[in-house]
Amino acid sequence: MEAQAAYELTMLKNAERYAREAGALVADRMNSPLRIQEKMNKSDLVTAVDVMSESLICRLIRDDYPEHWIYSEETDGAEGDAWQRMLQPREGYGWIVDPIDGTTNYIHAVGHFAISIGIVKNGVPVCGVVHNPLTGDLYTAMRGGGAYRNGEKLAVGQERGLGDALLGTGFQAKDWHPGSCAAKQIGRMAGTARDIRIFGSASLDLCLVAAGRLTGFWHDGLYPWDAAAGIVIVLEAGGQVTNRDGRPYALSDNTLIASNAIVHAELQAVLSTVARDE
Ligand code: 2AM
Ligand code: CA
Ligand code: CA
Ligand code: CA
Repeated sequence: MEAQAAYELTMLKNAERYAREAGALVADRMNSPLRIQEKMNKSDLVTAVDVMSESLICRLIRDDYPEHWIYSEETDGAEGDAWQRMLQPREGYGWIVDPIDGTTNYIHAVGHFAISIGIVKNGVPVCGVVHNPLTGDLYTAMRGGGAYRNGEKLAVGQERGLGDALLGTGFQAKDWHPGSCAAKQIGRMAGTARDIRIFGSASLDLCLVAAGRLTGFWHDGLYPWDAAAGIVIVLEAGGQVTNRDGRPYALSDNTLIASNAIVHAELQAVLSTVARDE
């Protein structure tokens, strides 16, 4: 095996271990009283467990890879626009960490949340690990190496049109009003797709696309830590991930559209009928 691929495979295996360790901590604390704080608004929450999970993962990364950079939600997202700095592609290897993706579900003991760890090289995601500690599902992918759930190879769904598609999405409750972009998108899509789900953890929702359970997923306003791991997993399962113009999704893009590739153009076309100038 070529040296770079071997190096990345070792990083992936380490990321799996970090995600499992953090997952054990997060699951263990689930039924203890949580300290909940609002960040920007009533649906933007953080618990002490998010911070503990993040500290654990970052310490493990720094022990093994002191020369790599790290971007993590509760450290870099807290500083206003600090996270935007990472959108200038950085040189070398970096780690993009969401210590709990789906914090609101976690707080309400709804078992759809995950630890998400993406590995980026020169701005391009190359490995991804997404772990739901309640179900035990561990989704992994490495560029060119396929996508897996608990070691089983994944493939996106075979649905040939939006009429057969089960789609996922998400939005921020504070932005919702009858004329909002999210409301229009969902309205337009509800008349087209088989059905729509809002599960509340973008990283895991992307894994559902990779596993062929959701046909597609779209979301505006995601942060890099929501998407970095999941996009590698979707691509390696044979799917497509783009921005609203149909170009390969970059971590700085606002709109993410993921699908089984077959319905992608149709999904993108319906979404593009919604004006973004609210
Ligand atoms: P989080 O749980 O880590 O905050 C819900 O639609 C999805 O969007 C979750 O993956 C959630 O991640 C993410 N998300 C991104 N930005 C958010 C925000 N400002 N408020 C709430 N959820 C956000
Ligand atoms: Ca959050
Ligand atoms: Ca998140
Ligand atoms: Ca989070």
